[in-house]
Amino acid sequence: MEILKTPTVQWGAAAAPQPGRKTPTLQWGAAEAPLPGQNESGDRFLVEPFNNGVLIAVVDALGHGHRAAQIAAQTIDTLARHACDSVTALVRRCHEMLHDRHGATMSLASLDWPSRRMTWLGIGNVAGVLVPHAFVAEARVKHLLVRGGVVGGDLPDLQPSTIMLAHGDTLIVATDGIDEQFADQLPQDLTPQPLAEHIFAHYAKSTDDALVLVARYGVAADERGP
Ligand SMILES: [Mn+2]
Repeated sequence: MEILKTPTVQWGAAAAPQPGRKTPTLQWGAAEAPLPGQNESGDRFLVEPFNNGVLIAVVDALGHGHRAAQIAAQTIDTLARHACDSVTALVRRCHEMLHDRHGATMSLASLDWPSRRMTWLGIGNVAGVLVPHAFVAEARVKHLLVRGGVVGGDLPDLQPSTIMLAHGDTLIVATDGIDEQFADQLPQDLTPQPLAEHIFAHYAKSTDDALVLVARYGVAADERGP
């Protein structure tokens, strides 16, 4: 088995004070690497804050190498410029942009700070799981729905799901270059960036571009209250 390159890692945080309410926060980290032998990856991600929320996106452009990397970059650019749109509108916009070209698969999660809700829409092969806060034993990892299809090609019905978030809930989004069993045995007590690196180290395949993004929702500690 070919040895994967050391992944490129990135991390960051966002916070959004709400008048008279607790301040929601998002901490995120990512690990990614192209298919061994390629310089560029067709897998890309985005964490884009907007007025009342933040858009989280992971895109896997069909194919590999430079052409896939260009398509992924243009798709991410489109998503970033319209981050406050609904996930359905975003997928439609990307679908039009990618029409008659190699398409892409993608999963989008749009967090709305005031309502503390996340709206999820997945097309193709970018998996998403929501790990409940604190990893309490009886709480189960929730696998988010991803419908078969290709944005820019055969688009399925767009039916987003909406989930209420609690402090510590962790969203993990991974392209199909990460073995889907990554959610079966998640280590506890890791912050987003070490968790992304752990998942990459144990589950990245050597046969595809690979990317995993971990984003943890929270409420600022001094405002959490009893
Ligand atoms: Mn892939």
